[in-house]
Amino acid sequence: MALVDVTLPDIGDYKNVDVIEILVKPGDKISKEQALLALETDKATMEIPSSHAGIVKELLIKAGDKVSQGSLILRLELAENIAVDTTATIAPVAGTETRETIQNPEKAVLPATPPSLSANSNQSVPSTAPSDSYVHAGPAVRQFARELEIDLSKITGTGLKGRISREDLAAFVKNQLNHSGTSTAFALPADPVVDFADFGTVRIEKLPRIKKISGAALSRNAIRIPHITLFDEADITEMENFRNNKKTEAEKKGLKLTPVSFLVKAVAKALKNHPIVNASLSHDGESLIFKEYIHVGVAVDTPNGLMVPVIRNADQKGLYDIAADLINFSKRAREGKLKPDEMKGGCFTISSLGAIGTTGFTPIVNMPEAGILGVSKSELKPKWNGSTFLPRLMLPLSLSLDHRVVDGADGARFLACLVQNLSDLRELIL
Ligand code: CAO
Repeated sequence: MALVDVTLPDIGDYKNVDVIEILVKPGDKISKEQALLALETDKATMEIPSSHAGIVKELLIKAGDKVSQGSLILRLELAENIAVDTTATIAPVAGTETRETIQNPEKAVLPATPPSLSANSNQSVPSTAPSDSYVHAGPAVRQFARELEIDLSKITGTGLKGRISREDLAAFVKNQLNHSGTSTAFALPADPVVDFADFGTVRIEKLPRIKKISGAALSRNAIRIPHITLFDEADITEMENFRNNKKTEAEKKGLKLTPVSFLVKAVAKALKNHPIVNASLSHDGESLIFKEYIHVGVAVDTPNGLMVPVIRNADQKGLYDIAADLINFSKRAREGKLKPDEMKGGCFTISSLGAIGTTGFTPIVNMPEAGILGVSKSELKPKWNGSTFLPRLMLPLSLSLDHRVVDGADGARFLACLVQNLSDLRELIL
């Protein structure tokens, strides 16, 4: 079978780009277009897809290396059907007209497919995003086009060799707006360009990778999702008494039973009773997808930014199992050791700032989920029981919803159920 050395294709104007992740390992059977590695420039993150199917024999680079066009990536044993085709052509490099032919496949060198860009393969790039792999455009333009879900092949580039510039993309968008009957009277103006050094001394730090990725997803979610946020308080006096009674028992198991474990359990129960909040809008906006599983994401604050590991089948887990998952996930999130799969598949997210403070906040829904719960700091408050005021520990909750999926009344019913689950622990075991 033919062995080939796969090299880095044309990646635009970039040289000495950082390899941030190798996505395959020796022995892996890979398909055509499967991502081989991820690169990061100062403007974008890009994945380099394989131009051929085969088996990875040897990796010739590692994360942390710097690469340019032509750098060796890996040695590949071509899949059988390609190996026998000794005149297989190499995919054209974006922006060039050249086509090469493998005359001697035993010693061939192939460039991988030119990259298609993504800010976050889990969340930012829709599965039906238009394919723009073979148009001639730089990483930043490709990324911007994907965020706007614009098929770059529909744009005629005015740059060298038909390269599509940011201006070409902007002109295309403007043209579409002008012809779609959409008013441009309050179109978003360009971001302000400010030289902060004009006003005093400044210090500049690179934005961490996670913040770049989550920032793009948050911007999309904040703009594209019509949010509604509902507020309520849960009386967690009994829950806290129970939790404090169980502290020593939990410690003996090597666990810490924090309020968030109870919240995961109570949310899972409420999702089960209110499937609409566990649903997602289909990508084409034509259907609702009701999930028969309940996976709950928990936002974890890490030195590099926010990460959301997912507790699977939370409705089927006991409090100690959930506490164990929480400890494991938050520790590994802070060490940067979470696996991408552990952050996928969430149905609903909990974001707790309760250990830090705040009386309330409006969390942003994590697309394609339909809801997110914001948890603030519990406070002892006087509550009237009909004859007297009693000191009760009250937990402020804010529930943001995608209003396309969940109506306000359904959201209020879900929140009332959640409050009930937290206020009366017996609800959790029913
Ligand atoms: N009110 C009062 N105290 C609370 C509380 C609340 N709502 N929630 C937690 N606490 C207390 C805990 O009981 C614990 O105290 P004890 O040790 O006395 O029991 C203490 O705060 C610390 O808890 P913790 O943070 O270790 O654990 P947790 O399970 O409450 O939270 C996690 C885990 C991962 C959710 C949290 O560490 C975290 O990262 N939160 C930040 C989430 C975030 O940034 N969201 C984004 C908001 S928008 O950008």
